Amino acid sequence: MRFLSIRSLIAAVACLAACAALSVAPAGALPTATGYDRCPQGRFCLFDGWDGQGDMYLATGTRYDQVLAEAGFDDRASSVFNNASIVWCVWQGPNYTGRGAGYSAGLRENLDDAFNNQVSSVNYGRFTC
Ligand SMILES: [Ca+2]
Repeated sequence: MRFLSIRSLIAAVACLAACAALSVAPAGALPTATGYDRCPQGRFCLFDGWDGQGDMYLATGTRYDQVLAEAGFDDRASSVFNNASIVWCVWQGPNYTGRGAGYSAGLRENLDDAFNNQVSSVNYGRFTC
């Protein structure tokens, strides 16, 4: 049977302590939001990728929602998260035209084939999708 030398044992213990210290986040550090969790409370978000991945478009309730091409997000959305308390609608065409679909409060999901990479405008509340 072979025994470790004192020097080897000290080096191994020092490595374990250093490795443990590196794996613990500093006190007060907040975890970085990822995926759907990037969508702020009270907002409707579109994501370029599945499951809230990729670039995110934060709906603003302004003309950029009416023509997503102006925001550089036309025909890109593949998943959505309605983190608001009202219904939001996605539309295949700009200016709320073409086929629409509604997303109730709290809903987060991948878009189906009819809307995946085909959303050109979004709106909320009083509109019928
Ligand atoms: Ca996409």
